[in-house]
Amino acid sequence: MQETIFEIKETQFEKDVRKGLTDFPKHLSSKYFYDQKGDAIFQQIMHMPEYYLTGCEYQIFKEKKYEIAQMFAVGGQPFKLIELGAGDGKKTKVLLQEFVHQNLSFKYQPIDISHHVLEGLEKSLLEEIPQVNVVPKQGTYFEALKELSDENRMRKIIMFLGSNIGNLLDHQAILFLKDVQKLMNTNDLLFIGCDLKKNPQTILDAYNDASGITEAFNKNLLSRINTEMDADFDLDEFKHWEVYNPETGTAKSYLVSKKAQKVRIGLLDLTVNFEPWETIHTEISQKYDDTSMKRLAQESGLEICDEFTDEQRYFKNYVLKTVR
Ligand code: AVJ
Repeated sequence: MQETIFEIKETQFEKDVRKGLTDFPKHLSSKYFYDQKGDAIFQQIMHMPEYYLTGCEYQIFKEKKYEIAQMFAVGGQPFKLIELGAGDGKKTKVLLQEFVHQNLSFKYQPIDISHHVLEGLEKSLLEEIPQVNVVPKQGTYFEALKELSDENRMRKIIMFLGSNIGNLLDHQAILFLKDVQKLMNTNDLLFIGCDLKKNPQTILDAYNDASGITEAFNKNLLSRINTEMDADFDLDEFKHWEVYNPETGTAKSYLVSKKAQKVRIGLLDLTVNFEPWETIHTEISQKYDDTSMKRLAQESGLEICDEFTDEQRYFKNYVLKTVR
C-alpha cells in the first residue's frame, strides 16, 4: 500500500511560537512585534512623553550634526552610510540634510526587514532631500550584512540607532557585533545608539506608559498569532508587566495570564495551557553604561573612539572602530 505524506513546512515564526509556548518558562521573541500594526504602534510609542529614547537621540543629532558629519567624512573622503533597521528615518534625515549642506560625497543604504517601510522612506527622501543617493536593501540585518560586499572599498559607516541593540542579550549582542566587525575595514566606523542606565523609575515609565500604548504593542504579538495562526488568545485575559533591574540594566517585558486558561493555536495543532499568573517573556531592553559598552566592544574586536550624548545624559551614540 502506498501512503502519501504531506509535509507542511512551518515558517520561522510558527516554529518559534511552538518552541516558545511549549518551553518553561514561556517566551516569544520581540522581533515578531513588527507587523504593519506593530510598526504603527511603535510610531505611537516614539511620540509618548514617557518614551524619552527617540527624543534624546534626535537631540544629539540636531546638536552634534556638524561634528558627526565631519567625523564620517574625515578629510572629505566619500563614504557609504549603511543603516540597520532604518524605520522612518526621522533622525537620520537630520544627518543626511547636514551631509548635503556640507556638500559631502556619500551614498545612503537603509536596510529594513519591511518593504513597506523602505518604500515609504525612499519616497519621503525623494520629496524632502532629493540630493541623496539612496540604495535601499530589504532583509534581516544578518542577510543584508552578509551581502554587503566591499564595493570599490568605499569607506563604510554602519549605523544602528535607537538602542535596537538592547533587544539582544549580551552574548547575542557580542555575536552580532563580531559579525559586523568582520565586515569592517580599518577605516570603517560603527555608529551605535545606546540607552543608558538612569533613574530606574524613568526607565520603568518608558515601558509602562499610563495610556496603555506599550501594553497594546506587547499584546500585538498575541493578536498576530490569532490572525496568522488561527489562535484564540483573549487579550483581556493577559496583563502587560514590566520589570527593570538596576543592577544588570535589563528591562524585561512579560504577558501574564490572569487566570488558568487554554489557548488553541489551530495552524500549529497545539493547545497551550496556562496556570494562573503564568508568564510569557516577550522582550528585553538592555540599558548600558561606559563600562558595559566598553566590555561589549572589547569582546567583539572593537574599540570606542568617540561618543555623543544629550543634555540629560540619558542616551549615547558610541562610535566604534575595529581593533586592527
Ligand atoms: C525599538 C527595541 C529600541 O526596546 O526600547 C519600545 C522597542 N519596546 N517599547 C525598545 C520598545 C517597548 C524599543 N526598541
